[in-house]
Amino acid sequence: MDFPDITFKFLPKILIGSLPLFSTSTWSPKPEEPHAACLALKSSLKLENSTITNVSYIHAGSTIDTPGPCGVETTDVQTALCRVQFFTNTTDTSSVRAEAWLPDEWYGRFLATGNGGLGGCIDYGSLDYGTSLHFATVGSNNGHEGNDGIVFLNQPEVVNDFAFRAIHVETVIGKQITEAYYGRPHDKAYYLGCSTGGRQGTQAALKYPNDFDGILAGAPATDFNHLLHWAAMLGRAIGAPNPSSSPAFIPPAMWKVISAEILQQCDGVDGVLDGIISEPDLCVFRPERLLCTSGRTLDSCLTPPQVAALHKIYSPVHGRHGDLVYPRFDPGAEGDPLALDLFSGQLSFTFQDWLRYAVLNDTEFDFSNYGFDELELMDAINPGGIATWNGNFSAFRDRGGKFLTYHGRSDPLIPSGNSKRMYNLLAYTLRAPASALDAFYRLFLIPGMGHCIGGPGATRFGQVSHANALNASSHNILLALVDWVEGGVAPDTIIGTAQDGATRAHCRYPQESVWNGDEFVCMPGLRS
Ligand SMILES: *[C@@H]1O[C@H](CO)[C@@H](O)[C@H](O)[C@H]1NC(C)=O
Ligand SMILES: *[C@@H]1O[C@H](CO)[C@@H](O)[C@H](O)[C@H]1NC(C)=O
Ligand SMILES: *[C@@H]1O[C@H](CO)[C@@H](O)[C@H](O)[C@H]1NC(C)=O
Ligand SMILES: *[C@@H]1O[C@H](CO)[C@@H](O)[C@H](O)[C@H]1NC(C)=O
Ligand SMILES: *[C@@H]1O[C@H](CO)[C@@H](O)[C@H](O)[C@H]1NC(C)=O
Ligand SMILES: *[C@@H]1O[C@H](CO)[C@@H](O)[C@H](O)[C@H]1NC(C)=O
Ligand SMILES: [Ca+2]
Repeated sequence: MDFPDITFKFLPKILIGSLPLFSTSTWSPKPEEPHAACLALKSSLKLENSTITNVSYIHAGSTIDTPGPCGVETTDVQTALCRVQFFTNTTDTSSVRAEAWLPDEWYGRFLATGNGGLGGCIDYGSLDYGTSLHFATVGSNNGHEGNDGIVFLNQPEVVNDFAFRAIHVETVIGKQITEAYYGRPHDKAYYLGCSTGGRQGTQAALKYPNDFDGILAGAPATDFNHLLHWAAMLGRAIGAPNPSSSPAFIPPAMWKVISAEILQQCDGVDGVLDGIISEPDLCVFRPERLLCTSGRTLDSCLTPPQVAALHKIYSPVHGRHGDLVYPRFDPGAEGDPLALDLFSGQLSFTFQDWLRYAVLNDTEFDFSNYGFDELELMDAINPGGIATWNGNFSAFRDRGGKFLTYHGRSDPLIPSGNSKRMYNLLAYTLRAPASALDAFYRLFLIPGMGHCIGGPGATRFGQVSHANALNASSHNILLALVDWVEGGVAPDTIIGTAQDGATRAHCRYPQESVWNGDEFVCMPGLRS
């Protein structure tokens, strides 16, 4: 693949590590100075509603202690930096715990990072990743500790932090710390997150359009209440929460057989038998082909109730009046190891906690009674405005913001169809055709990728900390965002790298990934 020269014009900012673009004029430490400048912050920083709990200087290549309720006891740090740990009160009854990591070699950029799941874990991997690329990087616990939803019970301000405020506050305070340390404000501000982090990035564009110049929002958990209902309905299809009394229950071992059958039926639809279903929306899976007939044993075939369950799982989920609640589970996603949690026979843990503690305030709720009434209550209460389902990005667009989003086509936790739906919602709300959305909002669909990372596809493109590829905007979506914001060069494709080193250019929706007999190329979409 050829890349236009113009792309490279903006690379030196990133690549020439020995020539940080901005430090010379404002803050040019001699080798021993960062250490002293860092520790001095402890007494010199005065921040609104905030307490600095610790400041420490971290040498490149150190392993630091990062204990907490999330099981990440230590974190490896690639770059020399100043670590500032702080608390900020968001109201009388809520606060965020956050950290700002300030690299010695700073290129003038600020980066806020998001969370996953129910979100009370500082994402230390992202702090390391951002600083390795010379961003002043901040991350928070999203307003509570750990991934358990009980913290939301009768705590609407804690819910508000989770739903929209924690990222804003880490950003406001993080920018102040950055300015205090380097002696001048940042030039451009960015956001990076996936899953819940993708939802947080979307929420930031909608609610705080001035916080970021560029947002990278992966596999966004948008239309959040509906997403949780969808997960519950998948469990329900195979008998959760009482799988032992359900003839529809599909034992975990059987999913291997189902996955192989789906590949059998749909792998070739894209023209190549490579174990990847490039466009799952073209896969019309016929589970009947697995029906038990004489001569087949029960561990390799399905009963009629199990086949009926698969029809439900691979169909969109609808509400009481037939309205779409959420797009369907992507065929192919059942092959991802995370799918086994979804099909364990229990209802999604995230769903249970959210409904019990944030919506119903009922710690004893009996989930075998769950139904449309509770779905409609979730919609009506929509705690903290968690839904994050609004196509009006006009404020973010009009201030010049750029939004990049991506979604794995075999993501078992959030169907990729929801990202297409979000794109279409923007197009509809803004009355903008793809050519107009292209100017500020681009969605890349990633064949053969699970949730945020993983899977047989070309799944490494710099989207999360452990997905590093080449340090070039052609191969790294965070650097592509920087080029877009600072150089006006929008990414046409993103080149992903697979486990075995093979690469594939990922296409932006509504373009399609088409096999031309030689390689996959991106073509204008026919169906969008
Ligand atoms: C934050 O709130 C706690 C508890 O309400 C209070 O003790 C503390 O002084 C507050 N800190 C700041 C910096 O406002
Ligand atoms: C502050 O950080 C230093 C260096 O990591 C550590 O030795 C010290 O125990 C920390 N202090 C507190 C109060 O956490
Ligand atoms: C500080 O707290 C007050 C009162 O809770 C709030 O109005 C203000 O926005 C807070 N400032 C920041 C930076 O969060
Ligand atoms: C990318 O850059 C970072 C820091 O700038 C470095 O740690 C990392 O090794 C580089 N990766 C590659 C593949 O060159
Ligand atoms: C549960 O409490 C929240 C406030 O924490 C409130 O908004 C919500 O309406 C309550 N739910 C019900 C079903 O009453
Ligand atoms: C979108 O939001 C802007 C304010 O940011 C408002 O002026 C406009 O009316 C909204 N458009 C729609 C279609 O809701
Ligand atoms: Ca294929």
